[in-house]
Formats: sequence, structure tokens, C-alpha cells
Amino acid sequence: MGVVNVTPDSFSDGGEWFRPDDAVAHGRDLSAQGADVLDIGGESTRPGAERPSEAEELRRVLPVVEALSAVAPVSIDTMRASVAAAALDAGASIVNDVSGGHADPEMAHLVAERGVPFVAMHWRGHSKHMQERARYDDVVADVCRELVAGVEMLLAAGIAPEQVVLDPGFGFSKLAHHNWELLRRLDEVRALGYPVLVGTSRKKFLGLVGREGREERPPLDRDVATAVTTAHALVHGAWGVRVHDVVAAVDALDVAVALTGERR
Ligand code: PMM
Repeated sequence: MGVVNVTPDSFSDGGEWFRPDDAVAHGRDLSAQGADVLDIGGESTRPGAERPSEAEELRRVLPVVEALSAVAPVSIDTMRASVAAAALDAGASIVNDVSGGHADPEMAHLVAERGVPFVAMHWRGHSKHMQERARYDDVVADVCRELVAGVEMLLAAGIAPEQVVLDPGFGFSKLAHHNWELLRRLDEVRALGYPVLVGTSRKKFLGLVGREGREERPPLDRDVATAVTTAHALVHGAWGVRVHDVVAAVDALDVAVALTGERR
């Protein structure tokens, strides 16, 4: 899954693809490089971010969804049911909600009605406050329990189990050591019985690793570290990876496939 952020303020590629034409050109490149899905988002979820209005989010994503749906399958990265609905109407075929349907009570009903795949991420609150909530007894057990509770809510709203993809939410209400523990024990998330999406790309914990006493790697220098976690994700049975650098991810997946003998 290649990331197309149509935002002025994402931590990872903030502003680079904010103009619709640039975002569309970028999505085309990612598809040509091997992305199977283009994930289009109009709201930055970096810690502390302010939310755009619904109208602004729609203005950002709709033209890009419309254009890129002709190029590759598109997922809409949004917490708003209204934005998901408009994006599905414009050609998107997957909904990716970092709140797992918790931010907007209409989301689960919409996804049930449309019957599309739904990426439900582990979430403990909006970006403004999420890092205050990075407290766990056992991060993997706690995340799994909260993911299962979320799935129950989704199924109760009429979503079919086959629609659900789970994502542990790397960097969302997680400190660096929480992210590493989740990666190490990804098998436990997989054991919940749903496909698992891994979104580690360019996240802060990959900037911090091995840099004790030195400045962290800036986001654009985290693609090698991301490639390593991408290979790890495949080896541990992830269904997909959400990445900014598709060229590196495809290489990493090829290596992982060669190592494990699995087909991707
Ligand atoms: N991370 C970001 C945005 N959307 N969606 C899913 N499913 N999983 C993630 O980990 C995730 C996401 C934030 O990263 P970005 O600013 O680079 O898009």
C-alpha cells in the first residue's frame, strides 16, 4: 500500500503532495513502482495535529481519489464516514480508518452498507492527546484486547468478518518500545484471525533506533529502517504494509519472499 498524503503537515512527507496534480502524479509513480493499493488521506495524524474541517478534507482528497481510482485500487484514509462515503462514490474501494470506527459513529454503518474492506487500526484518541495515552500493562495483550473489542462493535453494526483488516497502529498512542514489542510479537496480532496491515513507514521509533546520544534520523532518512520492518512484517505473515517508499518496500518483500519461500 503506497501512501499518498494530500496534507500540508504530515510528519513524513508534509506538503510535498498537497497540490492535487502533484498527489496524482505521485500516486501514479507509486503504482508503477509496484504498489497494489494507493492509500489517500487528507488529514495528518501526526501527534499534536489539529483536524481539518470536513469540507477541507473533502476538497483535498476527492479529486485525487477520482483520478487515481483509474490507476489502481484506492483506499481512503479517513476517520469521517461522510468523507469515506464520498470517496467510495468517487471510486475508492477500501476504507482505512485510523480510529477503527471509533471517531465517527456513522462509519461502521456506512462500511456495513457498502460491503467494502475496512482497515480498523488500534486507536486511543485523536492526535492531539494520543501520546498521553501510551500506557500499557502488556502492550501486545492490551492492543489485541482493544482490537477485539473494536471488531465486536464493527460486527454488531453489520460488517462481515471478511471485510475486516486489523492494524496495531504503530506510533499511535505508542512509545518506541511499545512499537518494537508489537513488531516482535506480531504473530499474536495475527492470531486474532484477521489479515494484518503494518504501518511503520518513517515513524519516529525508526528515527530513534541506534541513535542514542545523537540526533534522530529525519523522516526522509527512515526508508532503510522501514524496509527492514517491511521484510519482518512479511516473514510474520502480515497481509500488507503501508509505506511511503514503494521501491524499497518491493525490494524488501522480494528478499523476504526469497528467505521464506513464500509467495506474495
Ligand atoms: N499511519 C498514518 C496514517 N494512516 N493508516 C493505517 N492503517 N496505519 C497506519 O499506521 C497509519 C495510517 C500516519 O502516517 P503518515 O503521516 O505517514 O501517513
